[in-house]
Amino acid sequence: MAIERTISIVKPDAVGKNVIGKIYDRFESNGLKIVAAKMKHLTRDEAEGFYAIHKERPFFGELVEFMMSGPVMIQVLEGENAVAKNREIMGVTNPINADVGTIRKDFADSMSENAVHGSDSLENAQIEINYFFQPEEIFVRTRG
Ligand code: RTP
Ligand code: MG
Repeated sequence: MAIERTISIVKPDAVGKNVIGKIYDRFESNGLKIVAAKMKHLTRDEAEGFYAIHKERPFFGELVEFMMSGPVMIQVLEGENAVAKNREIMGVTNPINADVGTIRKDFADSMSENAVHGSDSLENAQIEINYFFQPEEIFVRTRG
């Protein structure tokens, strides 16, 4: 399996619940390494641009307002099969349907306010990494 990088965002609901550390633990416990991280309060332009792929969807306005409702933690995760592994750790979009032990099952309240974002393909991961990080903000983990 290839070493990949993916974007993870701890969304405003989960930051508000003070569970950033508990969510980071899920990544680290599952072999994913944090190689970049920043807290940001997204502007409307940033939130709309990030979710531009959904702009025709009925929930777009609500999604943008939610993503602007408080600061988020954005991280680059690195590891074997990182894109799929992160999605697995997150659980499916609607927490009601998410598997036991996933982030969304344990920390999300609804389909709209669902605790985390994760890139859905390697191609989108690269686009999303470039959206939020400069190359020098992503680190080589020299000690493991
Ligand atoms: P994400 O992009 O945030 O990782 O989530 P996802 O792939 O599991 O779901 P996606 O279909 O890409 O939807 C993006 C986000 O939009 C919100 N949403 N609300 N109210 C609704 O019907 C609805 N559907 C989607 C969620 O915050 C979802 O994560
Ligand atoms: Mg998505």
